[in-house]
Amino acid sequence: MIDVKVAKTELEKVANLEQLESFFQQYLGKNGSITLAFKQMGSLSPEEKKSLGQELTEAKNQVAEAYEAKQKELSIEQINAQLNADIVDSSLETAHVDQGSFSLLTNIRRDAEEVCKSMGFIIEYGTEVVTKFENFESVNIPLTHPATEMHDTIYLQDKDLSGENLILRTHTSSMQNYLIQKYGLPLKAVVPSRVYRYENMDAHHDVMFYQLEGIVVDKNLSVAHFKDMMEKLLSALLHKKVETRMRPGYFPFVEPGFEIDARYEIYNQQTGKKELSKRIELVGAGMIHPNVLKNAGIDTNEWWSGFAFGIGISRLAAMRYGIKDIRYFTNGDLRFAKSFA
Ligand code: FA5
Repeated sequence: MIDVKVAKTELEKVANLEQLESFFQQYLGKNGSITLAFKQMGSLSPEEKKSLGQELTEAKNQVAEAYEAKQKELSIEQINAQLNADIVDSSLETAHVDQGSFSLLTNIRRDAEEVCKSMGFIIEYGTEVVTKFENFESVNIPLTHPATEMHDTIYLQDKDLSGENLILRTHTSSMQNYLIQKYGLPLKAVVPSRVYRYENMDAHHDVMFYQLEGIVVDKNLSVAHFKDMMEKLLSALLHKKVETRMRPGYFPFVEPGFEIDARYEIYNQQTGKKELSKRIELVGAGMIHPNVLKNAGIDTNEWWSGFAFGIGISRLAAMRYGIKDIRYFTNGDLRFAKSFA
């Protein structure tokens, strides 16, 4: 006869699902003692079968019930053990990962693009490697001009189709011809891009810097339109009211030409008073020379007029953030980069 008490005591000692399986085979499996006991009943008389059958069924039910309860208990234990092993401590510090960010110059350039877009300018970037024609002749600079010399301009070994060495553009004015040809007239476009010069570096001069070229051509545009737009644009770019001073300047692609200096109100920490900042040369500009329009295939007998300007974005950024030396933008000093990240 099956001793349910003994079976239950054995079940209590079962510590894991493997041992439970052995227990099952021992009692309830195909060759388990309960199953075998049922099989052996075949030789008994009907009365014996009846009373033993009832006892056996009762014993089987009790063992099976205890087995199922144990199985449930062990399964829960196993799930909990698994959950504990998989626990992720989200309060643990992770390995430090440096996060990248845009440089101050990129942010200023993007900001300038937003301002220009809101004023209705088309935005183009062009390429940094250009032909001598694009950089000089297309904007009325003869190839005998000193600016074409190697001590001003960075030449590449690669040549263009006419056999001339390619160069790194020295100004974004190299895009004027392309823009007029691409969009035709009237035109209102800017080029916020990098330029390169073989330059004696100092706090205001770098070999690579950003310019924001602007070109506006329409009928009957005057210097008054230009001055008004310049003050609005510079004030928007510097986020403060800017006062400009226009001086005569010479650029072969404009007539008349101007240099524009800018200043604005600052707070002097030593005196505790407001005063005007030093003037800083920010822009080269002027009314577009007819030869530039001619070089781009425009009929200059028609009454087109326009102005162009080249703003030094690096200097502008320095002015906006009170940075004393524009070489910080490019010298790779992470302390500087991170302080504006
Ligand atoms: C030009 O480059 C002319 N292409 C600008 C122009 C455009 C004139 C359209 C007329 C019509 P300039 O060399 O002055 O001009 O440079 C323009 C501005 O770029 C300067 O006012 C200054 O703000 C900035 N700049 C010039 N050289 C450097 C330099 N080495 N480093 C940083 N900024 C510079």
